[in-house]
Amino acid sequence: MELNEKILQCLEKSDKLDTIQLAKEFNEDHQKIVGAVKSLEALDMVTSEPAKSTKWELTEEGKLVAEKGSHEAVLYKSIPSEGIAQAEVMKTIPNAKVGFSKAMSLGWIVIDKSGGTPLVKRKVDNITDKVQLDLNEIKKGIDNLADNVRSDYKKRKLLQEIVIKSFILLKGPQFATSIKKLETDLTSEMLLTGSWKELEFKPYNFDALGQPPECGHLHPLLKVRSEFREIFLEMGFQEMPTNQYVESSFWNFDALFQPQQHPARDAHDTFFISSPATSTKFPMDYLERVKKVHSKGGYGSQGYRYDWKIEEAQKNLLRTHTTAVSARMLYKVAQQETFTPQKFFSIDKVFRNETLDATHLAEFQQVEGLVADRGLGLADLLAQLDHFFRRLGFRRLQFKPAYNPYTEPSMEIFAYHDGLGKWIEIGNSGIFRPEMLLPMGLPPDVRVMAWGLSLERPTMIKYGLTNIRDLVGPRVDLRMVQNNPLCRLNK
Ligand code: FB9
Repeated sequence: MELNEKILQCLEKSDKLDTIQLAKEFNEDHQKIVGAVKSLEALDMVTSEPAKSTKWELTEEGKLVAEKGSHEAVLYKSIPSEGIAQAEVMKTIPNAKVGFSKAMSLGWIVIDKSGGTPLVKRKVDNITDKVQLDLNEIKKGIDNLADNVRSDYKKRKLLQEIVIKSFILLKGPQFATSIKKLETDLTSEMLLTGSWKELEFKPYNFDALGQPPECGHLHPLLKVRSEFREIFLEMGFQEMPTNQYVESSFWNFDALFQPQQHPARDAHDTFFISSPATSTKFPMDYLERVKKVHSKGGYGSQGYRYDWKIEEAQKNLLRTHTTAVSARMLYKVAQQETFTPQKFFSIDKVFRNETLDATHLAEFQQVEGLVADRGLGLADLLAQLDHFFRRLGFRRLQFKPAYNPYTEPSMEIFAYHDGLGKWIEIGNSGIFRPEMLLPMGLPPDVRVMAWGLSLERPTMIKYGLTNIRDLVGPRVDLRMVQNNPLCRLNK
């Protein structure tokens, strides 16, 4: 307010003012003056017209010369009374090349060849460093330089011309030397006392942008998870309960017909839990059937023919895939009197003791879908995958035979990503093996097809992130969370 009123009082005395002049007079930053002018203009108290002026300023090198002296003066002062070899001058004195030629042309130094080795010597007893004096005047804002001198300093990159954008101030239609305090709130006290009749209210500015409401912001992973959840729900899938990170090896591996000596079951791939280290409650009749199909085979399978140990199955771990949950759900379905077709999905954390890198952490969110029905085959899986990934915006899919211990056949899924302009791996899939389903008690003609992908990969691609630590973890920039756009996977 004070600065605004000072500007108005100045304008009262002279009908036309320049903001540069005001900045000097009030010893204020020019931008601050411009801000004050704009707020007075919004009240129609002043009007302003843009103006341009130029000003000569010292370059960085010019500032150095103003401080330490010109290169020629520094060279002159560095020459000892007995003189110095020219090669030595070029080697030891800063900016000697420029300084030497200038000092020679000014008649400050001479080359004495009388002693065999040419020596650079002083030709005069003292000098006046005019360059340094001129530049310090400019520094103080005093510019009396002759044009030829100015262009010489500019050529030597000691001076530079800068353009200053300013405003010419004029009295506005509502000009006054003081600012009426415009009320911004109509209070009950004003209404009760009637004081509002003597007050002036600030006009509404209907062009003003609304204040962005302070609110929470969904993390991109949660936005993408909602999109996946919507897609599954629209396709009639039911979400599986995944709120149990600690799982037994039995449900995470054995129930899926994954042999106990499989490398994935080693500590370097799996996080085992030390307390409680084991689970002991299993459906024992089912466990016996699992033991048999691993060790002796059954249902037409020769099994793995190894000595299956319950102690191995009892080990607790952090689940390495949500397929452990799928196994629990399918076992539950198998307990029904009559089998009914099922469509399940899950989206939740899984944990792998893997080597960390820019795209892999020790945990990721797995997306998994499964369909259980009588007589399903590979064609149904292909159609299901096409339908699902089409909803993600993928129209061109390719499949590559793969291996999973619990599915046969298994396929890696690839899609052409228009945005990236290349084929990318988008997931894995397969038909659960009979050695997994039949020990559960499912009818022999029931087939279960399933597929999986991650939440992080699509999210990183969607939001243009290349390092997973910019998406999850302590390094995440919260402004990324606040500012990232809505997620529409198929756009
Ligand atoms: O998510 C993956 N890629 C992907 C998915 C979607 C996508 O969409 C974008 C909109 C643009 C982009 C990319 N992948 C699976 C493929 C690769 O990223 C792969 O390198 C990493 N995979 C993870 C496993 O890594 C240890 C992704 C994760 C994955 C892989 C397989 C399954 C689940 C997750 C599975 C399964 C499965 C198979 C059969 C039966 C049941 C489950």
